[in-house]
Amino acid sequence: MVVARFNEPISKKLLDGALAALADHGVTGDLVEVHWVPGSFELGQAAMALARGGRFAGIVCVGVVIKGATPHFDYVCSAAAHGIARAGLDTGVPVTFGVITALTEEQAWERAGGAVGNRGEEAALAALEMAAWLRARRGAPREPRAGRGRKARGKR
Ligand code: INI
Repeated sequence: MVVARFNEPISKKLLDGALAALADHGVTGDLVEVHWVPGSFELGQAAMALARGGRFAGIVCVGVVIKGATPHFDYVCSAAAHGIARAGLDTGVPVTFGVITALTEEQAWERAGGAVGNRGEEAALAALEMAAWLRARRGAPREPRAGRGRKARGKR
């Protein structure tokens, strides 16, 4: 777990939702680490460092960005989304996006265990699903490619 401290009371709800979802799937105790960073802008960098360390099957990033009076919101949201995506794509470790991008604080609470679900829980479930999917792909035998097998070569 990588958790942005900005808007901490709401981030904490995302963390709680994510930890509960992981626990439902038997991922508890030493299997989980929680790393706090200052804000959502820093999520990608922390996720990248953890993913490169090679100790995790998946990384769940959670944070809360609430629109203010200036374009700051757009830069923080963009950096968080791009940084988190890049950490996953560059390392091959599933890194999921549990960041609320809300126009109001009310919208944020609704998405942190309120009427509109819990983005932390959803991101944790996505990480579990992607970790299982990638593990299955890595373990799966190679699919033969048409015309490239020994039989095909012998017929030339
Ligand atoms: N970080 C957030 O996670 N949410 C916000 O709403 C937010 N706002 O509004 O400014 C925010 N800013 C901090 C930012 O993520 C960085 O920590 C900061 O800019 C230092 O790099």
